[in-house]
Amino acid sequence: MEGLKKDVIRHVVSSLGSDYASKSAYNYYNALALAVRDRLIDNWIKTQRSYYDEKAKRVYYLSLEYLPGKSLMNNLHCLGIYETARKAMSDLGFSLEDLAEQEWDAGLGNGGLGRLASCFLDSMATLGIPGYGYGIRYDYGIFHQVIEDGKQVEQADNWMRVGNPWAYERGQHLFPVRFFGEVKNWTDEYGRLRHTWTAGDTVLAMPCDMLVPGWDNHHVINMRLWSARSDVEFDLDFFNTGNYLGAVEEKIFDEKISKVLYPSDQIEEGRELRLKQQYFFVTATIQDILRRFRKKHQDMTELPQSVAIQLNDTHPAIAIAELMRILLDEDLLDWEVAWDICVSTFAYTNHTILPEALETWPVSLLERMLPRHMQIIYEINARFLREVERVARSEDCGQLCHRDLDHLKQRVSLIQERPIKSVRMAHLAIIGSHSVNGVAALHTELLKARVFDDFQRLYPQKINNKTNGVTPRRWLWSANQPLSRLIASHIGTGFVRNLDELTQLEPLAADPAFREAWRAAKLENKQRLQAYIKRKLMRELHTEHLFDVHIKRIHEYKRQVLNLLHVVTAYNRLRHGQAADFTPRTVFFGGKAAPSYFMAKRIIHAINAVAATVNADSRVNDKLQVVYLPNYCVSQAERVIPATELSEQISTAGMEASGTGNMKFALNGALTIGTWDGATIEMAQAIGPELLFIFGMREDELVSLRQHGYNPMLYYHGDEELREALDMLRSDAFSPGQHGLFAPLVDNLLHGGDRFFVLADYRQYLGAQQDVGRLYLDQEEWTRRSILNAARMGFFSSDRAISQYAREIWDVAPMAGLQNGKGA
Ligand code: CR1
Repeated sequence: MEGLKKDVIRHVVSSLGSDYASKSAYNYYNALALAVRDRLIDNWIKTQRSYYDEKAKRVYYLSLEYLPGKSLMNNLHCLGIYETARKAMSDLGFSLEDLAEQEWDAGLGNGGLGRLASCFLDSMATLGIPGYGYGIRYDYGIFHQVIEDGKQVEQADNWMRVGNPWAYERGQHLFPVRFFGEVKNWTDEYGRLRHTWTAGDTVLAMPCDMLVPGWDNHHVINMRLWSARSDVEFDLDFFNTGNYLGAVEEKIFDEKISKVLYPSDQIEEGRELRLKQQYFFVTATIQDILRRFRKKHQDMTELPQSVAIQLNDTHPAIAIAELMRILLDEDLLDWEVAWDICVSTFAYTNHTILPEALETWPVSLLERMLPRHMQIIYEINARFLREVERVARSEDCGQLCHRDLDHLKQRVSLIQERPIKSVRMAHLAIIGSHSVNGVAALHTELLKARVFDDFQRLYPQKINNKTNGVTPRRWLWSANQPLSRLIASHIGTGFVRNLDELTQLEPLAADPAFREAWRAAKLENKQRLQAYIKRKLMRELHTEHLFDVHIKRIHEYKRQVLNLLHVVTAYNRLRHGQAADFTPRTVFFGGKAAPSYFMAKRIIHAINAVAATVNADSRVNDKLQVVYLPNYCVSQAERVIPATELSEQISTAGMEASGTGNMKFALNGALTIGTWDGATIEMAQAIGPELLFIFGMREDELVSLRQHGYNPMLYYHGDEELREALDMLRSDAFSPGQHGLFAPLVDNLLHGGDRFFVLADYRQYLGAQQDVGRLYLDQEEWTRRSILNAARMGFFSSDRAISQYAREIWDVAPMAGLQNGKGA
C-alpha cells in the first residue's frame, strides 16, 4: 500500500505537474490511474513478447465500436489491488468511489454491439487468448443526452478534453492511409495483367493503445485505436509554395476522419465520411497485422495459420478487398491463392436482421474513393456468380431454369441495382469469410432460413451460432460488490473466472437465511441507486417499490411503447380505483435515440410526458412512479442493473438478435419479463421458463399473422383499456396545450401497420405484468426465483462465448501457462 501511495504522489507531482498538497480529486484520480497503468505495462510487454516467442496464432477483433466505460475499478479488481487502493486513497484523504467518478466513460460505441466487443476483449485477456482489439479513437464518442422539456437534446461528448491516462499514444508509428487517386495497369514478367493504385490524398493513422488486463493472470492484451493525423506538416512542397495557412486547413480537414462516432444504431448512415472512417480503420489495421506477421514469415500463404480476423458486423468488411489488394498488387500473388488466404483468414459476425441496418455503399462513391477496391469487388463478384452458376447446375435440380438462376444471381450478387447501384457489404463479408455467425440461436436460425437463405444453400457449413455473453468481472464482481461478497462467502470466488460455479447457489435458494441475505444485498443496491437519483435528479425513490427497468437504445422494435402503454393502463386503473391489489412499483426508462430517428425521439418525449403526469398525481404517486434516466451509458448500467428487480426484454419476437442487457440483469438477480426472442429464449431454457415471465406471440406466429393480414384496429376496437390508453396519448392528456404531440406514435400503431406488433401483444403483456405484481408480494418465492435465475446464468459468460469462437472459428488456443489462471 505504501508503494502505491508513493507512486500516486509522485504522479501528481511529476506527471501532472501539480502540488500534491492541493487535494484535487481530478489530479488524484489521474495519478492513481497512471500508477495502475504502471502496474499493467510490464505484463503487457511480457504478454506481447510471449506471442512472438511462442509463435502464437493471433486473433484480431475488428470493430468500429467499443464501449469500455470506465477503467479504474475494473483494472484494480483485475490486478487484485482494489482493497489496497481503497486504503491508500483513504489515507490520502479520498474515497475511491468518489475518485472513480472523475473518470469519463469511454463511449466509443452505440450500444450492445460495442459493449459486446469490450466484453470479448476482457474474456480474451482472462482466458489467455492472444487477441487484439482494433478500433477508432473517436475524439467525440456517443453524444451526451440531456432531457429538456421532456425531449432529448444531444451534447458533444468531449471525453478527450480531460485527457486519457490509460492510453499510450504512439506518434512515432504512423501508417499512411490513401484515398481517391487512380489505378494503373501493367504487365508482369509472366505476361499477367497487374494493377497499381496511386495515391490521391493521404492521411496518417496514429495508434493509441489501451491496456486490457485479464483477471488475476498477468495477461494484458491490447486495444489499439486509430486516430487520424494529417500528413501535411511533412509535406515540404506546401511550405515551399508559401501556402502555410492552406496547409493548416488541410490538416484540420484530414483529422476530421476520426472526429466523431456515428450515433446511429441499426440505422444505416450512408455518408462519405463514414466510408472514409471504415477504410481508414481497416487499412491501418491490416498494415499493422501484416507488419507483425512479416517479422516472422515470408510466405503469405501461411497467414491463415498465424492470423484470424473477426469482422464485428459489416462495418469493417472492406478489409476483405483491402487484403486482396495487398496480396495481388503488392505481393503479386495469383488471384486464387490470394482469395484462399482471405477466406481462410476472415470470419464475420452478423448482429441484426433489420433491413434498415444492412449496409450498402454506392458504387459511384466507391469508384471515386477506393477505385482499386471497387475493381476487386467486381472481380470477386464475377467469379462468385460463375461459381453460383456452377453449383446451381451441378445440383440435382436439372429443372432449375434460367429464370430461377437469374433471380438467384440477382439476389446473391454483391451488387444491387436499385434504388441506386450499390455494394452489399453483408454479401462481401459472407463470401470473403469462412465463418458467418449469428449471436443467438433464434437469430442464427433466421439468418439461415430467411435473410441469408440462398447463402445457406450455397455454403451449408458457413453459417453458425455463437450466442453472446457478458463478462462477470465487470457485470457482477465489480458492479455488484454486495452480491458478489455474499456469493463468495458461500462458494468462494471461482465464479468470477468460471461462471458455471454459480450453480452451487442452487441449494441455497431453499435456505431462508440465505434468501434474507440475498434480499439485503438487493436493498443495499436499491439504496445506492436511490442516493444517486437524489443527487442527479433530485428525486426521492421508494425503495419498497418493485424496481422495474427498461434500459437500452430507444428503437421501435424494442417496444418501449408497449411498456408505456402498460404504465398508462396502470395509471388509469389506479385513478379509477380499479387496482386495490396493485403492487407499488417504479418504472425506469433509459436510453438514447439516434438524433435522426424521429419516432424514437418522440417516444422519449412521450415517456417523459407520461412520467410528469403520473408523478404529479397525488392519487397514484405513492403506488406508481416513472423515472427517465438521462444519458444511459455503461457506468450508469453498472449502477442500475444491480438494483433492478424486473428486467424488461420485450422486443418483437425475431427482432432482437440477442440482447446482452437481458443477461446482465438476470446475473444480478432480476427476474425477466420478456418475449420469446434473442438470447432471452436460451436464458429461459437454461433457467427454466417458469422462472421468468414469458409472454407474447412467437416469431412464427407473427409471420403467419402478417401473412393472414394483421389489423391493429381490431385490437383497438376490441380492448377498452387499450383504447383508453391510446386515446389519451393521442389527445392532450399528457401534453396539455399541445394537442396531437404524440399522435404520430399512435397513428403509427393504428394506421401505419404497427410493424412491431405492439397492439397484438398488449393484452398478454398486461397479464404477465399482473403475474409479476402478484409474485412480488410473496417475497420468499420471489427471492427463491431470483437466486435460481442468477445460479443458472453460467452459460452466458463471455468466457464461454470466446472459448467457442476460439475453438470453432479461430482455431487458437490459450497461451500455455495461463490456462489455470495464474500467469507466469
Ligand atoms: C443487436 O441488436 C445484440 C448486439 C450484440 C445488436 C443486439 O441484440 O445483443 O448487437 N446489433 O450482438 C447491432 O447493433 C448493428 O447491429
